[in-house]
Amino acid sequence: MSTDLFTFGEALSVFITADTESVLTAKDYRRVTAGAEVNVSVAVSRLGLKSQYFTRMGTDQLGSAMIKDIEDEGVDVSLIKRVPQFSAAMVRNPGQSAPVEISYLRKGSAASTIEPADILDSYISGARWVHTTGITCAISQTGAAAVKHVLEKAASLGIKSSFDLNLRRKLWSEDEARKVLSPLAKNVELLIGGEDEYQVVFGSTEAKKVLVQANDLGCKIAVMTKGDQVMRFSIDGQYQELTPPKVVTVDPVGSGDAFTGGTIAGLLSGMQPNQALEQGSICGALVASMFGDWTGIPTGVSGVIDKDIAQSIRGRS
Ligand code: KDG
Repeated sequence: MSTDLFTFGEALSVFITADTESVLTAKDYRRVTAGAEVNVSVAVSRLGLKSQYFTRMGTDQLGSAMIKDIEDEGVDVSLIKRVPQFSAAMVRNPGQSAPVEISYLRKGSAASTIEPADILDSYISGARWVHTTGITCAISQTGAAAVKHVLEKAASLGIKSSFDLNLRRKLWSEDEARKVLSPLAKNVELLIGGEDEYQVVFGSTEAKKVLVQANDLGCKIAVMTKGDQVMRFSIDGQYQELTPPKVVTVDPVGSGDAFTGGTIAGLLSGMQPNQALEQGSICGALVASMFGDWTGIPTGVSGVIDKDIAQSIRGRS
């Protein structure tokens, strides 16, 4: 089956405190599904493109609930493998009146058993774009090997790919991350990372220097994000900046993934890179302005955000 986007990684059941701002005191929780790659797959689907997501999910009920959430978003979940290990979770407070604190329940999870052989060549060759992140590299060595395999296979098949450095310090040390992520940050159409992530992987936050360095390593569009502040990027050696739309930030978690999904969808729709990055920044701002990883993701047709939604956010800036 052919798809616009193929991506894989770990989906998490996110338990968010509902009665207090702290996991230490909360008794009530609400659950949503999230995870960097699944967030991107949902963004691409909402924007009107075909999106396919692979993971290893537990045979437990949480696994079934998450698959239903993802499928309800129009994402193709038919490749997902069910395995005996548990489905991963994350516990957090909403972060409305106190800083967001997260804890993971994921070591030894179903998705941490993902391995290169899971991703058949046909999954890659059947897609127009393949997206991966550093989180899958952090959850296990087999996960890291799967990311390496997929990026190399996509490059050899001429399929466009993206890699989000997505450093998670709760999962591994900066040294471990640098060793694994540095060799992967090359030969992709789109490389994304925050300032601190470029510092770890490229050894500097000097945007002009590291972004052009990434271009030289074969990353055609290299982007350095900084939350709602000016985004720096370089396309084939040409350094540029973009100011994201201004919104009142309610919950920034997931906005980076919406940015990535919006950018990928824009590029797949045929937009010029600058235009696609602008669309991505609108998607990211919308998600940051609402609570939850998926709530604010806009809808669109054929990869292009609905005009009235884009207008409304441009009007707010
Ligand atoms: O980018 C948002 C993600 O951080 C969130 O959904 C959870 O994937 C996640 C992670 O591993 O932290």
